[in-house]
Amino acid sequence: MVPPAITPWAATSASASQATRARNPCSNGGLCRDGINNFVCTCLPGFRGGRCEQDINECESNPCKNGANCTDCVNSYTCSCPPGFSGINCEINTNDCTESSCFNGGTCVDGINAFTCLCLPGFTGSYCQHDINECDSKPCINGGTCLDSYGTYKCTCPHGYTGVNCQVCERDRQICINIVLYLLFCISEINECQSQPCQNGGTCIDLINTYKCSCPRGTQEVGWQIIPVWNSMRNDCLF
Ligand SMILES: [Ca+2]
Ligand SMILES: [Ca+2]
Ligand SMILES: [Ca+2]
Repeated sequence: MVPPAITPWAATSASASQATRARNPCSNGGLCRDGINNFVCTCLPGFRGGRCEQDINECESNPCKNGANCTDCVNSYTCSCPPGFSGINCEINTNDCTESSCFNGGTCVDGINAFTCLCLPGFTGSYCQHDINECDSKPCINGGTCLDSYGTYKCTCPHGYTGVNCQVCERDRQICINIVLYLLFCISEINECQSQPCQNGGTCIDLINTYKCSCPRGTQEVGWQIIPVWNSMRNDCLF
């Protein structure tokens, strides 16, 4: 018998490459280093195991914050952020406030996918969009007419009444002085400082039928004059 001819293995470069791949015991592109009766695999990033057969689960260390879903990839991961969060690990609470979030000077406070408004006095609503009607509580008494304003109100008082809420009956504040025995001289006393007449930081002092300005340093009292109705004076503060 003629033994079968032994054909020396002479592969083309393509078939040699296939053969190498076929013989490479390292998975997932791991580099095989030959040893004596053994081999060592050097794995590509993202893989491990003796034959690089394990895809490392990069989600194992819980890198995604704030309840985000983690998806394992090759040598990486991706986080699917819940509403209101951003960043690679969803670690950023996205700022939900914009300049126009709150009306009427309200302060915006960032939340999670939401915001709240802190309103200035006199305003209400989720966005401070409502002007509170301060006249609703009917603050003006004795027939005073209420005018609503931003954060306040103003009472227009009928004749004979004064005060913020028309609560002061001018007659009640009459100042009476005995000029001579049994001859009583009376004048109505109202708060002349209410109109804030003092200029340049002067402090108003309410007097009988007039006012006086207590002037700060650097100013001087000028403009004294006699009011005929009552022997009193008023002044102003000028530099
Ligand atoms: Ca992986
Ligand atoms: Ca936010
Ligand atoms: Ca108002």
